Amino acid sequence: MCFINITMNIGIVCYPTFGGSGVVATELGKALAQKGHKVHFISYSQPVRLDSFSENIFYHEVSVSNYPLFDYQPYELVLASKLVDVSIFENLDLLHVHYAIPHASAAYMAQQILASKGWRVPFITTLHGTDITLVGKDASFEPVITFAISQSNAITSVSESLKRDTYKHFGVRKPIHVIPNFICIEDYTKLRAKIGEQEIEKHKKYYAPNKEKIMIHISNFRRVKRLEDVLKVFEKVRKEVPVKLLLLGDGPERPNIERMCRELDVCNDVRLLGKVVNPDDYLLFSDLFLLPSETESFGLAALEAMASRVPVISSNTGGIPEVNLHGFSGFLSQVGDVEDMAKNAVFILNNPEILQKFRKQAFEQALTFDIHKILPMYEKLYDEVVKENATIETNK
Ligand code: GMT
Repeated sequence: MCFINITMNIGIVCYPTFGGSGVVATELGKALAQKGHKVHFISYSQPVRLDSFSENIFYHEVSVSNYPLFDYQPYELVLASKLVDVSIFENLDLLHVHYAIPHASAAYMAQQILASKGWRVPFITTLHGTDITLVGKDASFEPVITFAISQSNAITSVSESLKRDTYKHFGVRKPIHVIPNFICIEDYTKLRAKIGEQEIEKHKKYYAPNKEKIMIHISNFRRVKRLEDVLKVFEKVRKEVPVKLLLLGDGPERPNIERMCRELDVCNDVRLLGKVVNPDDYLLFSDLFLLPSETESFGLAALEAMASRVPVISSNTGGIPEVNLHGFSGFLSQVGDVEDMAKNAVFILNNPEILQKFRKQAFEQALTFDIHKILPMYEKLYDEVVKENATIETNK
């Protein structure tokens, strides 16, 4: 299903951290490399998911200065310089930047510098969420972000909802291509087969020694994730169903959550496991995923849960309804409606047959986001952008 017959030299700019945009960018790059493209990751640190290298994968580190004059180091400038350098030295066909801030404006600056040297390198910006819905629309960023997004040779967003938000909050006139996030289903089925059901049950027993059900939440513990709601739902569910809660990830809300666990007297049933490199290992033995976010452009963590056959109880905000289907892969509630979320969680957890049905359906829904369906969309766009760039070049 590949649209490109020739392989390309692609520069991917992303955050190297646990955030969804970095994960999507890295997995995309790895998949493109497997198809024969040369992929150059450009970031200030090696992306966490870039755990395996192959002959087609390269990593270029942006070194941030620590000159004492600067209270704030000018990352965008060193990134732009790096993009110029890598574009020329590696003869890049295109740059694909993930998360608009500050990657889109750095790519624009690099493009201008490259043009002054006679090089034309197009760039694609993928909008991921908070770069639009929270940070980007703030007046302190908006003019630069609107400009940089509009100057992109192509724009993609990870959901229809984020596309609508972008048109609503920014003066962007260009078409926005919706290319949803993806997972590699094969990785999930292989992992399950590799570990085996017996071993999975053994791992589950470690956290749920008395056959309790396991609810799980994975995030960067930012306020937008509404971790307090996770605990409130859990506290209600545990009154009806024997259940444990696993919290994976870390971030600014952690102290608040630790305090709340004590206040609610649930510390014995809640495990805060911190930043885990392989969250899929924990999803394998979990029964229900919680995602009560305030805003969420997509909800990659929910999709990863579904790929692991874990149904999802979530809010109905942003792009989540495009991923989690109400009454099929899980349930959706209004943001903050912890009563409804708890009621739905008990409905699924209380009956083994219903749980089994939702597990099956969650997996079925995850199949629609398999990488084999999504990757050709990116390849088609790359092809169009590079061809258009070549046409401009020849017409000059
Ligand atoms: O806020 C986050 O969860 C991290 C952020 C990021 O840095 O990548 O996530 C956004 O991008 C993800 C990947 O496209 C989406 O799955 C998340 O829904 C989105 N987060 C929000 O919109 C809050």
